Amino acid sequence: MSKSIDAKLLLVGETGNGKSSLGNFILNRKVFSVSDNPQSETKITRGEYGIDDTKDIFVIDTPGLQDAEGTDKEHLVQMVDFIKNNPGLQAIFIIFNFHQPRLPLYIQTLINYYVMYSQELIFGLM
Ligand SMILES: Nc1nc2c(ncn2[C@@H]2O[C@H](COP(=O)(O)OP(=O)(O)OP(=O)(O)O)[C@@H](O)[C@H]2O)c(=O)[nH]1
Ligand SMILES: [Mg+2]
Repeated sequence: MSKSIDAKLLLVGETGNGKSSLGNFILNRKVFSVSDNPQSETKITRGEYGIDDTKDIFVIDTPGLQDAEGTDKEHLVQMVDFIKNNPGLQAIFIIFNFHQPRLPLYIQTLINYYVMYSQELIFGLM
């Protein structure tokens, strides 16, 4: 029998802004690797459930979309594939650096895409 999920959440944002930390906080367990290394710590998109009170929450952690290693395209393809295979998102968290006052252009583009494809993200990509 498939596992029932109350909340399926997607975390996106720039490298080092705290996506994995927030994922661990939401799930109340340390499942995603956290680092203050300037290079991208999270390499692939993957999802984890919590346990006990958070067992019905599925958090999808993603790599930073703008890292120094130039492998964004590969990360992006794997991220899109993962999301395609996990329809039914309840929320998308875009994690910002509080000290960075400007909204980066790629984040604006990302938001536009999410709005454009919101039906598919919620009900499944066609
Ligand atoms: N001050 C402060 N530091 C934070 C916060 N959230 C995360 N950090 C720190 O920021 C650093 C990066 O956190 P991560 O959770 O690994 O960031 P990430 O967005 O997953 O990074 P990548 O996986 O590399 O894309 C770590 O040293 C965290 O301890 C926060 O809310 N406040
Ligand atoms: Mg991370």
